Amino acid sequence: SGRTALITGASRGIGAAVAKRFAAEGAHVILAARTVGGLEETDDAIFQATGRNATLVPLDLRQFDKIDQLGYSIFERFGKLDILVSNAGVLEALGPVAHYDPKLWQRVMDVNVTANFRLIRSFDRLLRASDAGRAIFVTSGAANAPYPYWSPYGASKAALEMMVKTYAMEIASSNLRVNLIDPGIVATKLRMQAFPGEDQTKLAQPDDVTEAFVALAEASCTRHGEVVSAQG
Ligand code: NJP
Repeated sequence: SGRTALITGASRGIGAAVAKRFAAEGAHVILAARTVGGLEETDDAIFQATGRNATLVPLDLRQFDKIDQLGYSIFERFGKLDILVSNAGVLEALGPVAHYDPKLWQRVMDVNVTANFRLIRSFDRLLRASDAGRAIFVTSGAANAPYPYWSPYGASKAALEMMVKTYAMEIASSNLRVNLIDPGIVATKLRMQAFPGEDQTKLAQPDDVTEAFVALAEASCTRHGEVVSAQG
């Protein structure tokens, strides 16, 4: 509690659930995503539960200079960042590698890989300025197993994992602790895109996977560099 957390992809799905949970635990949350209506919905739920508002940052993470600007404005307002939850991710259309649309391929790489690089680059100093900085990145089982027709997604999450694990080693002697979470299968828009006919009521819901985020954000957490499964 009393800590400041930036959560990307907080307009719906897992990011919205994590934002509500962190706010309920007493954090001040900064919510980033493109959809203003979704950010406002998350903020309304937070206000109803806590009587406090979030800070809303409408932002397309593919506009990388906006990530730098967000870093500057958080520095000016708070001087540091205690927790980064880099949750935003895209799947885009499924299809065979040999015929995949290059524009969609680039979009997946921009959001799932390069935006994360830019977040690290912009927020490293701010996270280290915290007594117990935490950076949590969201990966997928698809990083370690090839699913036919999911090539950009799997390739992007594998690249993300390697980058974050490398970063974790490089900053091991600082106070900053870095992890990845594999949420498992969760009922969200992204999941619905991959499996349109699926009965989502039978799946884990976003609220069911927030515990792992809280555990990794805690000051006592010592699982630096690990990939943690949110569903056992
Ligand atoms: O997906 P969804 P999830 N700029 O689609 C935001 C991983 N994962 O909650 O911009 C800024 O409901 C988007 O906001 P908006 C997955 O890979 C999931 O399932 O308003 N933000 C929205 O808030 C991802 O890393 C499952 O459209 C951008 C959010 O990202 C994370 O979990 C399994 C953006 C996506 O919400 C959350 O995904 C797994 C941009 N350019 C891993 N593009 C699962 N659900 O089963 C997107 O293994 N966003």
